[in-house]
Amino acid sequence: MNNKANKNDNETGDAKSKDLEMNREDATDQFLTTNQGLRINDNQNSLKAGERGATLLEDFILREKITHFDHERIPERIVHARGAAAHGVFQVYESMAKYTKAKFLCDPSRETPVFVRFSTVAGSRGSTDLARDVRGFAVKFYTDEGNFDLVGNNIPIFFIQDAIKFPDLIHAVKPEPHNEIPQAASAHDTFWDFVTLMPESMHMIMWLMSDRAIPRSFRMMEGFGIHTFRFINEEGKACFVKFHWKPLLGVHSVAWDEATRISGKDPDFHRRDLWEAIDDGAFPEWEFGVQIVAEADEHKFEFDLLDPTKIIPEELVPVQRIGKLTLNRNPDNFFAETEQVAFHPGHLVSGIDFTNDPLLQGRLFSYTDTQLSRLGSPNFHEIPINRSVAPVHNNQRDAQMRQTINKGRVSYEPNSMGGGCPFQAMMKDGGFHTHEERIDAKKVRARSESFHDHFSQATLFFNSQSEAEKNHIVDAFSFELGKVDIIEIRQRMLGILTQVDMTLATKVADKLGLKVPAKPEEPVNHSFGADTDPQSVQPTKVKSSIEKSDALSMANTVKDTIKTRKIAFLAADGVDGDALNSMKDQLEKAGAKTKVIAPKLGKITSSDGKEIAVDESFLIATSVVYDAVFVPGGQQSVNALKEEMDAIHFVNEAFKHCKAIAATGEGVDFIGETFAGKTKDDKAVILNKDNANDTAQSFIKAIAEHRNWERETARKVPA
Ligand code: HDD
Repeated sequence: MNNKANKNDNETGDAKSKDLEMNREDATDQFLTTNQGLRINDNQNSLKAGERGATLLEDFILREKITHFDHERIPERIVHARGAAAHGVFQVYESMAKYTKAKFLCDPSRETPVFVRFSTVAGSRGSTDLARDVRGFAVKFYTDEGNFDLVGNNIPIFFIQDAIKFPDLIHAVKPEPHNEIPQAASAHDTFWDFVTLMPESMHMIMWLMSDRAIPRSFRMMEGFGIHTFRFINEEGKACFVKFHWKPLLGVHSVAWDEATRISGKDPDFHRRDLWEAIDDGAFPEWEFGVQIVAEADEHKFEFDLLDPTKIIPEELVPVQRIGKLTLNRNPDNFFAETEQVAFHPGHLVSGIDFTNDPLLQGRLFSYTDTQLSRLGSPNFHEIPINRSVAPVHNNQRDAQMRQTINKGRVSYEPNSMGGGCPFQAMMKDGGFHTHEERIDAKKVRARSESFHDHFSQATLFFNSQSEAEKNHIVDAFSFELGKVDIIEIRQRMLGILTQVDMTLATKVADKLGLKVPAKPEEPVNHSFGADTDPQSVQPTKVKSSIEKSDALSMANTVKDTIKTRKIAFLAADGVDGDALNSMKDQLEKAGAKTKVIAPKLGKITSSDGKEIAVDESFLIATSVVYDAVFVPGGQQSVNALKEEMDAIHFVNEAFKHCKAIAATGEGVDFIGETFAGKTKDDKAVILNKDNANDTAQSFIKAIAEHRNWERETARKVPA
């Protein structure tokens, strides 16, 4: 019998580590061998007929090595190909037994190992991290009762309502088929052609055009399970649940111009950021949130809980924070872990169940199917990163790359020859029991009328944004549609935008040099079969019970920490060493990371003759990968910086991207000359000629605010 469920948390975590340990190579003090274990004597030369002769077919060592190399690549994921991942743990704060019998959510003393992979959706494996895109947020919980995968995104809704449209959506957003352009970008004709004909995508499009689609860091993104799921408790009572991840560092994004530059300067920006934070011991953390709705309240909302293009506003059902996820270990091997991990929304544990959300239902087919072509065998669950820590016993057998050596003659059930083993688990022993939902309906290809409202939550999202966020949305639409060649598609999008917000439509139209349709063009609903007249089923707009939701704006996020923020110190020989070190100490005490950037690598000498190590030269460094800039005094240092075009560009660019800038002593003159008074009254430019003690505190406050977007709206950016 499986008595693993009685084991305590540490044993579970250990089990996963041991599991991975068994497969982890350690070549320390070992000989080089072939795959058959034969020790290799010469790994430099192939076997030849004479020193200058042809290579011999006999060279099995050469052939084995080259053959393996030739087959090193596996197909990349059809979506979410580009990603980065980390190991960690999850722990619930208090038992959720009232709602669910899932043991990992009922025992606050239990630490559940997890593996989390973040990704972009559209780009290939080698594409930039900073594409405007949705981010995947997939969590594999290795629970005592089997693996539970929460395969979500950083946006709480999806483009389409029915999985049958997924291949169309992805074909439209991927590079166009005739010339494979553009990579990792939605700014092209086919994407906008499709979405303007699918008005159900409009809520998601609003999020995609917002700064949520260009996160500052994976560590500063929310995550969402999107679909409505079910919790089932020990008594078999069900309720609806939506899952959330809330980052403790807050939700922050970069500016679009910054994103495009980071893509050139450091396309691995997010991957590196995650890796370095974990490496430095600054473990990323998220709280796990749930929105719970009683079964009896299923129909009390103005939207359908089964519609994946809708959120439940937090004002209607608050998010209860019930546990914490901490990422604390980088993978040892990208391929073995991050590339081979196989998530699946159908990897469930008892106590959690699906709803009839038609997008979720279709996903339940797709994920196993895709692993067959990607990982090549139905035995993908035996790859160490995918293995359950709960014992696996069934009568499945054989197939390519089988690892398990099943013993005995019996691989069927029922059997008497194997003593009836393995046998079915009763519910009290954790046997999975599907929630018994009553169904009394016609078999139809149709979409419920309750799915027809495509605009009210798009409007709610827009109304909930700050001024700066609204401006960014206008800019994003103008950029994306500006890259669309076919004018009719731009025009069609403007027609749809009028249904969301007239001011938004007008501003975008103005930037595109087009007119907003005088009478809002009726968007045609294409969500029906050939026999339905699309005009007869126009999308509707239901009156939303709330006008604005604070939770939807990043302006209301956590702004009281500078932990893990990267601050650039610009300096040269003759720098005021005391000012530099004092600022460094105070920022690092608050959790930030500082780097000294100078005209060349090596060391600089401070005005009092002390050596200071240089982290990056101006040739290597770029402002876009930093969160803030500090220019300490020291006349000689400042004179040198004034001669350095890259130093001037550095602060200019940081200013343009609304970052906090501080200067003390003669450093103030550098800022003064560079910006010619434009920094006056700017709350995120802290200038202090006298090195006053509170400079660092004001600087820390400005960095914690993330960006001074007001600078942008005042349109006084000099760069
Ligand atoms: Fe999906 C991968 C998230 C709809 C089919 N999806 C994939 C990943 C994430 C999501 C995060 C990457 C997992 C990883 O890191 O390995 N997908 C979503 C979300 C959706 C969604 C949040 C809507 C709410 N997906 C969706 C639909 C289908 C798929 C409707 C197909 C009908 N998704 C796949 C896939 C992928 C995948 C083709 C590619 C690689 C993989 O599964 O393992 O099966």
